[in-house]
Amino acid sequence: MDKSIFAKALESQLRSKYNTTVENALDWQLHECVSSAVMEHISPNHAQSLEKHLSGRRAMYLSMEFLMGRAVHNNLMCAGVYEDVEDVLKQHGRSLGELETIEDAALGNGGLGRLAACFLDSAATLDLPLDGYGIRYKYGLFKQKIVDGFQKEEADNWTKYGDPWSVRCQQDAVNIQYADMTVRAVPYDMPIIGYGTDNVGNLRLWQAEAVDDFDFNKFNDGDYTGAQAKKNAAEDISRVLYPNDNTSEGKKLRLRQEYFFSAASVADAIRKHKARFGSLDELEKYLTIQLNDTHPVIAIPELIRQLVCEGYDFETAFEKAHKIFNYTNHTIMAEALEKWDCSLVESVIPKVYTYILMINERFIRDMYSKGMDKKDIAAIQPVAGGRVNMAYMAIYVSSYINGVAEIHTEILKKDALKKWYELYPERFQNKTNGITQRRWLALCNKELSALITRLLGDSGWITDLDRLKELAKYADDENVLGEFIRIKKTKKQQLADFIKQNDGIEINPDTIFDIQIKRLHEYKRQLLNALSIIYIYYGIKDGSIRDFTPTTFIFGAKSAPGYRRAKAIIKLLGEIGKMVNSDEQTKDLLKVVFVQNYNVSAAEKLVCAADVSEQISTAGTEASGTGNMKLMLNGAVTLGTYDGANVEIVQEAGEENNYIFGARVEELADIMPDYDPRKLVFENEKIGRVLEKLIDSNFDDGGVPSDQEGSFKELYKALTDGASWHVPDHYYVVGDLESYVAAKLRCNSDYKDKLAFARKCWLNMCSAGKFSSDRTIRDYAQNIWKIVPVSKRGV
Ligand code: 26W
Repeated sequence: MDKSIFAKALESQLRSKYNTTVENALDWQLHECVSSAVMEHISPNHAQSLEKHLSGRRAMYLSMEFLMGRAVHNNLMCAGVYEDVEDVLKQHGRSLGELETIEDAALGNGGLGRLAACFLDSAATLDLPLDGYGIRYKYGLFKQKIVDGFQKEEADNWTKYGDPWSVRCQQDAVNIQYADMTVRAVPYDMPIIGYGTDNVGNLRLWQAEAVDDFDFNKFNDGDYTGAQAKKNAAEDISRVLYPNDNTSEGKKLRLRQEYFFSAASVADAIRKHKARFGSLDELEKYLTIQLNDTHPVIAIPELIRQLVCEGYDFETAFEKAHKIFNYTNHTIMAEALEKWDCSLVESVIPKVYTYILMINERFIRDMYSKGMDKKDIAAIQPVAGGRVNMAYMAIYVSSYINGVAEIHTEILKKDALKKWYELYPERFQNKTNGITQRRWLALCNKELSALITRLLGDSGWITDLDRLKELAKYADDENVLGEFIRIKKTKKQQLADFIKQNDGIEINPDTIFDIQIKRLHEYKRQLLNALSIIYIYYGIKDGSIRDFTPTTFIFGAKSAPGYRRAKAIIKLLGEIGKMVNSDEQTKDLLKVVFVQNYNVSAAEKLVCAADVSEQISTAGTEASGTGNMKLMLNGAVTLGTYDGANVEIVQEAGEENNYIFGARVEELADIMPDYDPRKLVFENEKIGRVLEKLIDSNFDDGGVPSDQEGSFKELYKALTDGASWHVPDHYYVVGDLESYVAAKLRCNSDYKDKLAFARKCWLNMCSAGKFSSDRTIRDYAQNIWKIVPVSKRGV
């Protein structure tokens, strides 16, 4: 891009839209116009790429969530114009940093949504014809405020300063039919700019609108609310992202949302294919669809339904669907698995329900003919007990099913989906997750990136992360390690500045930064981390822990608004903070900080500043984790369990460079049946006093009645007595406490030798190549989607 042309485009945008100049524009005006000027620059490539994707076999990624984060800086970097734009702004006394006031697009909850965003980035960069399809929620994931230690939620109106990175495509709108209403799905396209290529991927987000949005007669009769009723009912569908991560609630509006974007995306695919090829006879040759968890699985019966409407018989339509669909499983937590009540599905989308029943009947016939007995069939049939099991329907119809880390895929095969694996072993694959190094290193850690580029001699690692391996030879080079330590210090200082501004808390960058950032969930065990801090606090006070290296424990996490136990854990962290931060004996050694409103932009600051990455889920519960990869890539050691991708991280980077603790999956299988945490609580004095602290009157839980979820007493009880729905200490927090503290203290003491510790961090960074989402996406492309880069397509 020519700088002077860009400068002119920017000036003209600012003049015509806001009658202002680069010097005087408000931050959001500058954001809008910088973005629009770049959009203009890339739009020919965007249009050409869309066309190219359609000219051969392509993949659609259907996902209820895309956690994109802030677009502007990443887009400028990928378009290769970051420095030019920064120069132009500088000439006018402005800077790209000022655009940090603009919202994130938080159209996702956590791992699953962020993975989708990383995948789009990788596919675009690899020239692969993959496009995303989802929902254009008006409100993204809530904003979190911490008030008196409690989480409070506020609406996230992410487009309040406009949405310059989307193009409304009215011409591609489709009608979606429910039993009681018809709604218009209007697509907005966002470019996904590939790095170092002309290929631009596409994210198509559907917005729900009324077919006729205003009832004039009602208005004339004075019924002003009634006049708008249809508009509101339609718009409700894409109004808000459900903030639950890992629990399926079975709500009608959620089902409407799932059907809304699945049906619109399927209709889009069919229309585009017909327009190009005349008929749908070869649809499966040109199209493959990845279902991101079960949320879009309703697309399966919907595609079959639409094909039947196009004149195919059920069997042919089923065969096409079989060839087209694939399903990724992201969790084995029972409460997350979607099972819809048949009566609900039938009442909302009766026409689709008919096809669900037909799929179910076909399954039963199919299994009978294979000689399976009735009981075995009943155990896995998609419709049973008055509910539709979305995962089972997906597995029965799909070509491929995959887990997201080796251990997770093994658990699916051996345990969670054992019967299905026995039936269709050839359908199961593993695709260990990954992250994009463009956002998670090149963009967020320019200092470390510059060092890597200098040592490698070029910036090839940005599209080939395996090149980091070449840097392992510097692991004993004191100059390089010295520089690495200085960079880490800079990033810690930047984080400290951010926390000062975001939370009003001062932290000391000369302490160890021990960071746990992820959604708040019992299985992720933020509570274990909390208890370990109390444990260490008492140890320092009674002298049993000496020479403790000063540590700042940093947490960032959102809890689902209705998840009271998770909210109690947030409050508990605040109480522990008050205790250790104000105690004369510990205040220079321990500090606990909760960073409010953890989101992608905060993550970009946090992942670069960590010395220690906390990945401490109960073995067998975290499907993969991707935060673990982000902290590793930026040079942190993992303090973690043998769970999810941690297993592979340690395989790559060496157990000696990380801190692994706790019971393993196989061990837990033996332990749990007779596990009684009370033994540990009552017989081990150190554990006992930590647990006691939960019910100590010095900690304020806001006065929630002690038998209710949300109180600290109830947290204590869940660890010792269990609750109505689970055994005591279901996640083995008390059981793993001592081995966790031991690993943490070992790490704490190792840190004293700064060079030796930096060496471990460095080697982790050098070993992160496997965790590039480029590797993951290549694997999906070759072994599931069977698509090739558009640049390599035969003519
Ligand atoms: C229906 C409610 C609901 C919403 C979201 C249920 C389940 C989910 C997701 C499957 C939860 C999720 O984000 N899972 C995470 O997916 C990541 C990407 O594969 C993994 O790295 C995480 O381990 C997994 O928890």
